Amino acid sequence: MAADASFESKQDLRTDWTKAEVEALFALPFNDLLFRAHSLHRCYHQPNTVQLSTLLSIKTGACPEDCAYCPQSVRFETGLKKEPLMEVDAVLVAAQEAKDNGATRFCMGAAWRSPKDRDLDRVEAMVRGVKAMGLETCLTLGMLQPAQADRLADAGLDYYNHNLDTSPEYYGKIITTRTYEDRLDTLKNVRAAGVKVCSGGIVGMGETETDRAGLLHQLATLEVHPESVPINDLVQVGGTPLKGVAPLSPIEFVRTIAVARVLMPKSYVRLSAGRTTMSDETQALAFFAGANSIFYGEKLLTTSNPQNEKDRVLLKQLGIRTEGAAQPSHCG
Ligand code: SAM
Ligand code: DTB
Ligand code: SF4
Repeated sequence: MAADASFESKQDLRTDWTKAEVEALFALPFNDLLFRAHSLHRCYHQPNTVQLSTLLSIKTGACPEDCAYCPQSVRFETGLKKEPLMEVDAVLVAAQEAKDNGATRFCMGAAWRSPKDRDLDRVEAMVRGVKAMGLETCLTLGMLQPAQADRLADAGLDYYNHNLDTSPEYYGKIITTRTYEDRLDTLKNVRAAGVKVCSGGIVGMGETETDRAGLLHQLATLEVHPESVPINDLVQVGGTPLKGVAPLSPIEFVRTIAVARVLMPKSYVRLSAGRTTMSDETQALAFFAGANSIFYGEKLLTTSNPQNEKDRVLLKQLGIRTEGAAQPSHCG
C-alpha cells in the first residue's frame, strides 16, 4: 500500500473498463505500456517490495474436473500420486517452515470440484492454526456455496483463491465440467462473506491476445477488483491435453502483467506459476511492469518452483525487499 494515499486518483480505480479499452492497452508500444504501468505501480505500491506467498497442496490429485492444464485431474495420466486431505498438524509444520523462510501468506490448495461440508471442519482448523502463527491465510478449494464461505470467514480466512483462468470465449476449450458463471458465483459468495478475493488466470494455453484481454476485462469489471490477481504462465505437464502447446513469448507475458497493473492499480499482481522456466530478465521486467507478489518455496502445488536460494539471489540483485519493511513513497 502506498505510504501517501493522497496521490490516489478515483479515475485510476475504474470498474467500467470496456473490452476495447483493454485491447487498446495490449496494443500500446511496449515502452509506453510499461511506463504507464510502472508509474501507476509507484503511486499505489512500494516499487521495490514484493509479497511472498507459500503454497501447500493439502489434498492432491484424483480431481473429477477436466481442466486441460491441470496435472491433478483424474482424467489425465500424469503419474501424480494422489493424497487424501492432510492432517492439521502436518499442515502447521509446513506453515511454520514457510514463515521461517519469510513468507507472509500461506495458501492451501485442494484438488476438489468443491469442498464437502464434512471436510471443512479440518480445513477450518488449518486456517485457525496458520492464522495463530501470524501468517495470512489463503485457501483454494474449488467452488464455494455462500454458507461454506461464511464458515471459512468465521474461521479467520483472509483470502480465497478462485481463478477465472481465461476469457469467457476461450473457457470452453479448457474446462467443460463447470461454467464461467459458476466461477463468478463463487467469487460473489467469497466477497459477500467478507473474505478477500484472489482471482486471476493462466496464460500460454494457446489463447489469443484478445482472450488475455478478455480475462483481464472480466477481472477488472467485477464490482470490486480482486485484492490479489495471480497471473500464471502455464506449467506444461506431460499427460495433460495442453502439453506441447506453443509457449507464450516473454514479452507478451510481461504485457499481460502490465495491463493487469493498469486496470487494477491497487491490487497485488502475482507473478505466479511458470517461474522455473522464466529468465531472470523476464521476471525483472514483470516486477517493473507491476508484479509485486510471488509464490515462494520450492513447490507450487504439485510442480516445482524456483529454489529459495535462487529467488533470494534474484531479489537481492534487483534490490527488491520482501514485504514488511517500512519504505518511502516513490509516487509522482
Ligand atoms: N481445485 C481448485 C480449483 O480449481 O478451483 C483449487 C486448486 S487449482 C490447482 C488452482 C489453480 O491453479 C487453477 O485455477 C489454475 O489457475 C492453477 N493451475 C493449475 N494447474 C496449472 C498449471 N499447470 N499451470 C499454471 N497454473 C495452473
Ligand atoms: C494460482 O493462481 N496459482 C497457484 C495457486 N493459485 C493455487 C497454483 C499453481 C499450480 C501450478 C501447477 C501445480 O503445481 O500443480
Ligand atoms: Fe481439479 Fe482444480 Fe485441477 Fe481443475 S484446476 S482439475 S478443479 S484441481
